[in-house]
Amino acid sequence: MKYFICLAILLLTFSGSANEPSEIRIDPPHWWAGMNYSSLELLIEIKLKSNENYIISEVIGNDISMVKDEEAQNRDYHYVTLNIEPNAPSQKLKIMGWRMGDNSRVPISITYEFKSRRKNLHEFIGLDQRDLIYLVTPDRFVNGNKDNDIVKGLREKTINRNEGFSRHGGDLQGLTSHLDYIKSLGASAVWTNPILINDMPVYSYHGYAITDHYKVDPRFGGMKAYKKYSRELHKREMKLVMDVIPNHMGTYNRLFQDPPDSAWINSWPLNSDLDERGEVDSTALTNHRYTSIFDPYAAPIDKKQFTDGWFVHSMVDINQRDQRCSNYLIQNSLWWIEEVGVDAFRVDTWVYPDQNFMDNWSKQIHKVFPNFFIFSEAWVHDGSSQRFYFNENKTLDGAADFMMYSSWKDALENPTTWNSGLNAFYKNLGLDYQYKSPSRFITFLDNHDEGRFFGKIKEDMSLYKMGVAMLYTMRGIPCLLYGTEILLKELDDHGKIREDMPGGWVEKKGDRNAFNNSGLSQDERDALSFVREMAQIRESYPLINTGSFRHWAPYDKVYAYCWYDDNEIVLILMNRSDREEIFDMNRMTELSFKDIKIILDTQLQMDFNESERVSKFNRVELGSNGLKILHLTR
Ligand SMILES: [Ca+2]
Ligand SMILES: [Ca+2]
Repeated sequence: MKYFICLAILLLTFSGSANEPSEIRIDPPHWWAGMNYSSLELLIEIKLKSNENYIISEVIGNDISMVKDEEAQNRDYHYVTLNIEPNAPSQKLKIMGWRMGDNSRVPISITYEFKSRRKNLHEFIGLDQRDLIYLVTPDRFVNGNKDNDIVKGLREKTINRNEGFSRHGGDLQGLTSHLDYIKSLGASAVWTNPILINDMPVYSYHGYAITDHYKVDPRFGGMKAYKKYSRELHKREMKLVMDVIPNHMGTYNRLFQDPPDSAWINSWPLNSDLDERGEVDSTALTNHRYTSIFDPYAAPIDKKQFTDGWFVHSMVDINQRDQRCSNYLIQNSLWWIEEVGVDAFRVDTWVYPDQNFMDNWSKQIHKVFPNFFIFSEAWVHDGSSQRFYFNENKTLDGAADFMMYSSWKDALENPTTWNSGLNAFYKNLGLDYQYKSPSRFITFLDNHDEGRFFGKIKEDMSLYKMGVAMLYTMRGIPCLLYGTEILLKELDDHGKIREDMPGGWVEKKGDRNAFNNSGLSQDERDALSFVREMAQIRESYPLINTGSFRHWAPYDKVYAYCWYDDNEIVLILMNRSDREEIFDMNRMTELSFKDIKIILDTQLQMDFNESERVSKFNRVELGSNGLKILHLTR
């Protein structure tokens, strides 16, 4: 990709002295014909000397014309608005102007490309309930290219696999070469933590401190690797989920170091002095009071601090209320979808940016890509807040289901009492009445921010299987964190939770390797094959996540739910007690059925006469902390 286009060196000076060729940057660096986007606002940057200024006087194109050229508060930048007729063909525009100094006048001539859109690029766009997402921290999955581990000229100079907060060398090449493994777990989509460049002095591996909105981190393989990754996903009919961050960016982003306008940044006091970690100590942080947005009594200062305070000292809070900044972010998002063939966005820290902007942002994306899927990370702790942040944004497609996540923790980490354990899970699911589209929630047992599932359930294999089986059969779109399939279990801190995937680095012979199933413990092998078994069940019974859903209140610590239609039922039963329990099939009432087939039992040995026994006595036996899946024909 060309970020910089050389100034045409047609010197026409009044003084006769030659000017040095300068560099020009335009964001977005190119666009496409036929995008259903009529007004494009280019952000042009030319590094001027103090006595200089410039104008853009003319745009020469076919059915594309310049509406206006406006100088930004920072004179290096101009906003140039183009009007694009619906039938404008792909072409190379000429953007013409003049750069002027005290005694000089140099013509500017820039070529700007409107490309043709690629056919079939969006064949797999969107997500639905039949999808399953696999979440990867790209620095920690597979190191496919050692040569990009340290890239000269970037601020973080080292890698250190013994240090949780250092870079470890994983990249998109490594991820791409393991997509078949990911697919074998039942995943049809991959969400990576952000892959755009984080040129920060420390702690850059996680990707949430973007320093250039148009550049893939070269340590992840750059744009070429990202495009190949997209092609290889689509070849397998899998989907690409990009992690986007409208709320903040890294302090080394030029939009903070040298912003077009100070209004693009929320900061008080406005101070861009960075310490050696890239942090601005003086800035106010967010108070994390997400209820202040809808609280009828909220003090204005609390609202302001919530929305405008920085997330951390190394990430600049962006002011999306500024119209130019808003345009920049919207166009940037559209650009990535079309450039790479992104199928869905996961939106980081959804509740922290201006909420009117978020609504408009998702609206604009859907205008160009109606089937695109956007889901939020709105990390809240009660259903009413989850409802507010999901329902209020009409064009937000889905949301990470933090309420189900916490009720799962309750169900599997605590004993089942009247209000806790499986009862908490049952009651939480009943609160689905309040959400606009609960089937579009993203469900998860663990994520990259909190302790891993297997650690939280104290390494209990029965509860592990119960959790995974529920994840693969619950309403919503399941998301599996990398390594949960082989029992990674760290609880302590981000660096450790995001540990290296065993097998992703060249190791000694005999070391643990998830990808070729070698060096794993018996439990780890069991877990991996159990996840694949669940993938198989989900594949073989498409009624799961498409039929009607029903559940039964826990009796004797036994909870049941099912998917059904007129022809069949997939019934999931679980016992969250330390002794054997039974489920009384008479509770199915009008969901009548004929034949019974037991398709999974996590606890008791599969017994071929069992189906007959169940039919005869109308009771299903469940082992201690066991889960069964039955297929019933009607
Ligand atoms: Ca690497
Ligand atoms: Ca904010």
